[in-house]
Amino acid sequence: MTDERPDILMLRPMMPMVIEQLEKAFTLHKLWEAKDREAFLAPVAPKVRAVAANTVIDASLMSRLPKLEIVASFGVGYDDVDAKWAGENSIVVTNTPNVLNEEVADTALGLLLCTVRQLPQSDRYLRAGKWLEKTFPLGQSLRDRTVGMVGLGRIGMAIARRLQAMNVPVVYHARHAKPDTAFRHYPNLIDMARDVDVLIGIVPGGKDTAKLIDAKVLEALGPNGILINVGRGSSVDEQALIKALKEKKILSAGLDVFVDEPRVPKELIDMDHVVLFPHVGSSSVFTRAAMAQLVVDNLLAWKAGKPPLTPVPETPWPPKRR
Ligand code: A2R
Repeated sequence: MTDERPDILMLRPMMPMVIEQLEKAFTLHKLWEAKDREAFLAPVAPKVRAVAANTVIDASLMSRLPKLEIVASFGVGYDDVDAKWAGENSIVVTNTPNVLNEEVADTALGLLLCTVRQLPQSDRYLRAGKWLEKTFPLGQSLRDRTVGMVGLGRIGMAIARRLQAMNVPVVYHARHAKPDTAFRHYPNLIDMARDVDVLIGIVPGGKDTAKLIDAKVLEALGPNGILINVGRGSSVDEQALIKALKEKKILSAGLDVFVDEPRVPKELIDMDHVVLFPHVGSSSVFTRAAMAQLVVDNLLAWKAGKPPLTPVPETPWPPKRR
C-alpha cells in the first residue's frame, strides 16, 4: 500500500465504532453529511479507494470512483451491491458472514414458535382482558410437523440444528445436495413443499431467487402449511402469499423480511393470523457489533496489503489486474 491514510467513502452513517476505527486508519468522507452530494463527490471521487457500505452500491456509483479497490458491505446479504460488476472491474466486495448465524437462527426459531403456537396473539388476548371470559383456544403444534428448509447454508444449518434438538424432522431444498448433512435433499422445491408442513426460507436475495416461493409452491404446501421467511423478501412472491393466506390455501406465515422494506403490505398487517417482525434477524447489540467489526477488519486487512477476510464468491482475492 502506498497511501498511509487511503481515502474511504461512507454513504450513510454506520455504527460509531466503525466510524471511530476508520477515522484512525483512513481519510473518511461522509457523504451523508454533504448538503450537495454532487459538489461533495466531485473532488473526492478520483481519490476514493475504498467504500464502507450499508446501502445500495451499484455500477453507476462504482464507475465514478476510478481508483476503487474494495467495497466492505455490512450484512451477509449483499444483493444491494453489484458484486458481478465489481468482480469484472477488479474491485473486491466483502460481506459479514458467520458472525450472525446463531442470532438469525435464534430469531427464526422465535418466529417459528410465535407463528405455530400463536404466541403474539395469545399476548394480545390476555392484554385485551379476554382471558377473564374464556381460556385461549387450543392451537397448532410443532410436534406433528416436518420442516422444509429453503436454503441450507451457514444460517440454514444453524436453524436446522436447533430444530433437530427440538425433535422436529428437517429436510431441505437447495440447488446442490450438501454431502456433509444427513438431511434429505429435494432438488425440486414443489416436491418438498408437498411433503412438509412448514417451509423456512433462508436463501440470499437477487435475481436467482426472485419469487422462488411462488403460488405453486404455496399451493403444494397446502392448507395446513406455514411459511416462515428470514432470508430476503424478494424470494417470496408477496402478492401470491397474500392471496394464498386470504384464500386459506396455506394456514399462516411468519415473516421477518419483505419485498419493499420498511413498507409492509396493508393486507398482511390487517391479518391477525400472521406474525410480522421488522427485519430483526441479526439486530442485537452483540451481533451487530460483531458484524460492524468484520467490516472494519476487512478494510484494515486490505489496507495492510493482506487478503480481505471475507470476500464474496463473485470477487475472489486477489482480483484480476485492471
Ligand atoms: O443452492 P445452493 O446449493 O448454492 O445452496 C444455497 C441456497 N441457495 C439456493 N437454493 C435454491 N435456489 C437458489 N436459487 C439458491 N441460491 C442459493 O441458499 C445455500 O444453501 C443457501 C445460502 O447459504 P449461504 O450462502 O451460506 O448464506 P447464509 O450465510 O446462510 O445467508 C443466507 C441469506 C443471506 O444472503 C441474507 O439474504 C439473509 O440470509 O440474511
